[in-house]
Amino acid sequence: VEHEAAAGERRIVEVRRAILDKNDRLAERNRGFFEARGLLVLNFLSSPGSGKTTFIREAVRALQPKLKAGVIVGDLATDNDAQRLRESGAPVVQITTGTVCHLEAEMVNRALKQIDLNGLNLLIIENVGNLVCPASYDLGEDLRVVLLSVTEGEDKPLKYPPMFQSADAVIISKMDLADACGYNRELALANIRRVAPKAQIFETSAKTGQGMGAWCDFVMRQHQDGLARDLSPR
Ligand SMILES: Nc1nc2c(ncn2[C@@H]2O[C@H](COP(=O)(O)OP(=O)(O)O)[C@@H](O)[C@H]2O)c(=O)[nH]1
Ligand SMILES: [Mg+2]
Repeated sequence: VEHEAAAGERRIVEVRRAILDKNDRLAERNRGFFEARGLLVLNFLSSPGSGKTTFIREAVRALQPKLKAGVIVGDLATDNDAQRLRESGAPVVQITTGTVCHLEAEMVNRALKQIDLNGLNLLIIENVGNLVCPASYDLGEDLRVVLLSVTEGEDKPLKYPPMFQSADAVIISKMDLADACGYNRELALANIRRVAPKAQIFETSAKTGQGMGAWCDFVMRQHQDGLARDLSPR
């Protein structure tokens, strides 16, 4: 019986590995497609309610004169976020995943066919709100952006290390609420740096606009660097 249990477990691990391998291959295809089009692609991840939709809407507005963005957003149900994101003027496609707790490269590939990419230089993907599953799924993005709001608790990077380890940038959101919820800035920054030493950190508020300028500069620099890389001979 013990033997069978071990075999069953090994089988589960194998199936899981095969699913992730397939996703990685499709993600690489997406990446080649994005590169050929000169699109900078950002994958936004966080727990539900950290402020992804609000931040993306404001960032798209702020970037508008320099970079034209499209947005793909994933949720289990409803197109509420797509409607809110359209207020920015950007083309938006909603993916509803049903029971799936993360976006997969294939879902993004399908959504791409519903968006007019002509004239766009930035694609923002708002992943399903979840600090666990989406960390395992590459979508073909250039950068992973993880949000942590000041209302969530400073220890979240330590509790969910894979998500934060994979981050290229960490956005601390809702800074306007920092005092009201007794946010410990030093502790939060130390915890992020411990898990994600290389991630760039941005302290922001979508409500007051704090940090939005620095964020936009970062995105524009990344876009420039990406173009320079793609044009340079290999
Ligand atoms: N005070 C404040 N509230 C915010 C800010 N950003 C988002 N919110 C609020 O936080 C809630 C969740 O935001 P939402 O953008 O839907 O988060 P998402 O689930 O991560 O996409 C909403 O009630 C927003 O109005 C912010 O910068 N400051
Ligand atoms: Mg949202």
